[in-house]
Amino acid sequence: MTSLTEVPGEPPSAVTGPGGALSDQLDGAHVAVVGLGRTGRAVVDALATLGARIHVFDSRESSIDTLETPVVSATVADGETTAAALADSPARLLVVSPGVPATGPVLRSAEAAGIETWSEVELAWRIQQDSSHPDVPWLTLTGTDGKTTTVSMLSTILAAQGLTAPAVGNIGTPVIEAVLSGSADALAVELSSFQLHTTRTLAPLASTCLNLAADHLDWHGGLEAYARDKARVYSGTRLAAVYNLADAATEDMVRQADVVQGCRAVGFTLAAPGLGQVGMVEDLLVDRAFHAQRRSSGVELATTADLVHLAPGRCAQNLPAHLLADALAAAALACAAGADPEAVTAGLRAYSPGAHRIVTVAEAEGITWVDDSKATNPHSAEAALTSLPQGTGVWICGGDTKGAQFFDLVRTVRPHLRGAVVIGKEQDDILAALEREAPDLPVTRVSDGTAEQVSAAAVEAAGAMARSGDTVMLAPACASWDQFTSYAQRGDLFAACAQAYTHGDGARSTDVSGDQEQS
Ligand code: UMA
Repeated sequence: MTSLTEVPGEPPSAVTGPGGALSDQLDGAHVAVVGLGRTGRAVVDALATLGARIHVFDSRESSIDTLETPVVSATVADGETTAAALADSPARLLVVSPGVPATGPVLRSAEAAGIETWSEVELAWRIQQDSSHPDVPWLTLTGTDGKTTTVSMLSTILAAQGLTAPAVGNIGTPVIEAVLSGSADALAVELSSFQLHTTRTLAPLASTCLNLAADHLDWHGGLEAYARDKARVYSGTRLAAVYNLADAATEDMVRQADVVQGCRAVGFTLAAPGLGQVGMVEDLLVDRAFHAQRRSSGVELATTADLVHLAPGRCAQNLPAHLLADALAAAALACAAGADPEAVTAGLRAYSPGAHRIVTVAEAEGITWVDDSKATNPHSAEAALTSLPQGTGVWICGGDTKGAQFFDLVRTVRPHLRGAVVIGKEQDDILAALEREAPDLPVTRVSDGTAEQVSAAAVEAAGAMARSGDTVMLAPACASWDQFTSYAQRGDLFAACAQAYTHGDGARSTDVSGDQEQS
C-alpha cells in the first residue's frame, strides 16, 4: 500500500469576499437575472430581500407571466435579444440560471460589457458569508455520473450522525433556499458543471469530483472546457479534496486545485485502501484517511450487506460497482465533516434510491422492466447495461445527444444486449454506432410523436424483442429534452406504458403512430 502525497495548499486567490457586506453592495444596485425556472425564482426572491433593483429575462412568456415578486423590468427574450439588452443595461451583476449555455450570446455579452456573472450557488455562498451562520460547512460534489446518489447518501449519513444536512443544488432544491432557511448544520451540495462555470469564491469543507466522462459538450463547447468547470469543485477546499483512484482525471484536478493550506487529498478506491484513502477490504468499506490510527490500521465504516437493498434481486454479488464507489465517496465527505463509522453504516442502510435510477417498474412473464431514465449520458447508460447478464438486455436508447458519440458505449454494452429500440428526434448518431459496433443486433426505430406515443411505441417494440429472463432497460444515454419535458416525465411514461403492456391493457392498443421500423 502506498501513502498518498498530500496536495500542497495555497490560500485560494479567488476567495477575496465580495468587498463589503453583500447587502450594502446590492442594496439599490441593478442586477440582471436570466432564466426564471426553479433557480431563477429563488435568486429573484433573495435579491429582492437584499434590496436589489432586478431586471429579469426569460425566453418563455409563461415564466415571466407567473413571476410574483416585484421587479424593475421583465422581458421575454431569446439569447440574442437578452445579450443585446445586457450590453445597454445599468446592471453590473448578472445571476444566470444553469441552463444558460457557457458558449451562448448571454454570457459572451456580459463578459464584453464587463458585467460580473454569478451562479445561484455563488450568490448563496456569499449570502451565507454575510449571514449570522457563516460557518455552516458545505460538502460539495460533482462528477459526470452518480452525483444525485452520492449527495443523497451523504445527506442520510449526516442525518444518522444527528445533523440536519439537506441535499441541495442540482438535485433540485436551490442552495439559496437552504441558506436562507438558516436551519442546516451542514449542506450536502450537488453541483453540475453548469453551476460550477459561474461559481468563484465558494470554499467547501470537503469536495469531490466522482468521475469524468464526455457529457454536455454542446453547452460547454468541448471536453476540455467541461473538465475545467468540473475541476472548480475543488477550488478553495479547506479540509479534504476527495478523488477517484480509478479516474486519473479527478486526481489531476486535485493536484492542480487551488485549495486552502492544510487541505488533504483523499482517494477512494474499490481496492484495498492505502494511507490517506477509503476503500474496500473484501466486503468491508474501510477508512484509512480520517481516523486517528490510520497509519497503522483501517476502520470499518460499513459492509456490502448495508447496501444490499440497492442490488438487483437483493443479492450482494449483484451490487453495481458504481454504487459502491458512490458510497465510498459519500462516506469520505461525511467523515471529513466528523461522521463516525456507526453513522456511515446507519446512513447507507437508510439510503433509498430516487426515482428513475435503475428502478424495476414492472415484472411479467419472466421479463423485468427497468427505468433508468436518469442515465442521460453514455457513461451512465454503460454502468446500468453492463450489470445485466450476457445477451439479456433490451435497450431503449436515444434522445438529445448533447453532442456525445456512442461508438465506445455500443462496443462495450453489445455483449449484454438482445436488441435495441431507438427513440429521439435525431437518431443518426446512435444508429451509426449500432450499425458499426453491433451490426447483427436487432434494432427497432421509433419515429417521432407525442411523449405518450413515443413511450408506448418503445415499450411495445421492446416487449416484442424480450424473452423470459431478459431485462428491458430504459437507459437512453441521452437527455430527454427533444421529446419529453424532463427525464422524470420520460421515466414516468415508460413505467406507465410498461405496466399497461404487462397487464395487456394499455400500450398494445395505444396509437403509436404506426411507425416502427425494424432493421
Ligand atoms: N432559460 C432562458 N434562457 C436560456 C436557458 C433557460 O430563458 O438560455 C429559461 C427557461 O425558459 C426556463 C428557465 O430558464 O424558464 C429554466 O432554467 P434552467 O434551465 O436553469 O432550469 P432550473 O429550473 O432553474 O433548474 C436548474 C437545473 N437545470 C439545469 O441545469 C438545466 C436543475 O438541474 C436543478 O435541479 C435546479 O436548477 C436546481 O436549482 C436539472 C438538470 O437537468 C435536474 N441538470 C443537468 C444534469 O443533471 O445533467 C445539469
